[in-house]
Amino acid sequence: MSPAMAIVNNQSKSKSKSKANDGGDDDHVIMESQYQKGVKHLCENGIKKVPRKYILPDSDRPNNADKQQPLLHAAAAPNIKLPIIDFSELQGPNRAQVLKSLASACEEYGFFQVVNHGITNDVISNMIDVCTRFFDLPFEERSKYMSSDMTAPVRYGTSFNQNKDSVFCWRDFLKLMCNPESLPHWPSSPTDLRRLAATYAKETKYLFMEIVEAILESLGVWGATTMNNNKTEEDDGDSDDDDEILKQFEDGSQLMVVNYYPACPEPDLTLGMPPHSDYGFLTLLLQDHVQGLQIQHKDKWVTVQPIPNSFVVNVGDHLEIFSNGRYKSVLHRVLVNSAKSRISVASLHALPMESTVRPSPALIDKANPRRYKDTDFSSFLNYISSCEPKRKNFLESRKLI
Ligand SMILES: O=C(O)CCC(=O)C(=O)O
Repeated sequence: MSPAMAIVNNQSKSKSKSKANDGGDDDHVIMESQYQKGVKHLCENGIKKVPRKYILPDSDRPNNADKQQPLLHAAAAPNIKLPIIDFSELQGPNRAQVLKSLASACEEYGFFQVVNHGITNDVISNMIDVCTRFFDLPFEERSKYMSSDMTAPVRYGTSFNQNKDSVFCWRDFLKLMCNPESLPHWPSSPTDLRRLAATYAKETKYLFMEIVEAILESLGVWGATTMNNNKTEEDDGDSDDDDEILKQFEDGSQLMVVNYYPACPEPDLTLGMPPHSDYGFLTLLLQDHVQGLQIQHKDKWVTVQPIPNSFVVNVGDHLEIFSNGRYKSVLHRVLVNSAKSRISVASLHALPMESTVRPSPALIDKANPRRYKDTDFSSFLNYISSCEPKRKNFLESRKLI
């Protein structure tokens, strides 16, 4: 079925359903088809309350304090300064020291913030600006890119997985695959989007490559690792292997997800993004000046304080697997607020789609037995298209112990 068909069918199915659910409350009588058009569209049509479609059960709301996992009230959640990695120091005589900080950030937080990374403020502000202008376009223009095909080169949509989520989250998105064949499919409006987003993609990929090299070195697997099916545990690492690994990352996939979170009339009832971990190896996140990202740290939700022009980098599921659990792919979520909309750009980097990810043999021994099954991109896609992703279920499904 084409994506358009899927939406048309939802519309006719859910007219009577939403009336029944909403009990005649005018604020809530909004048809399913309207939700499918996204939160921005909903807000543009004027709403004063959060429709039921977005209202989380008490236990999942931002301010819930779960008894088993006592997470702080969101409003009282302390801000956190993530460990800061000064990228320019990585290139100099203090590299060994910075690698140690990098390792402990990945072990303790699964997150760090990169400053002095060499991507100019212009490239960054141009990206935020052009993405803002994209979301400012009339709905008819944005909706040209709506698709439920997870492999589409460009995809505009809403919520986390709008075909599966029973409760929607308060975000719209534009997803851009970053391989050269995809670029001609990116939105043609605003007219400078392709140029500015392509520059941004190229620069973040370069930064990613530098960070990956540092991460492999910090794990002590540089020169001693194997990554894919063709290698065996007996292979000795050498510089050819290192080149091969870097080549795989160079050829790997990059997906840019532009998240738009409109201001929300009742932010305590919903979330911009539910708790999730990222599937890939590393994510480089750019956020505007509005805070909203929270990470789970020591069983508490803590808010990440944005640092202008920095990147928030987080360990993805593939890196947790590759590091045999030493580096942590940590749950994070996004709060919305009643005063301001927020934009973020997540650049998700992974190995090529056909690669197998497994724990590095160099990190397995008697004291540290293999903790994860092999995995690949298609098992992840099958997983998310067949269920409502809650928390970090996919990674859980790969665990051996
Ligand atoms: O908007 C943010 O701060 C986080 C976005 C995110 O978690 C994601 O795109 O996976």
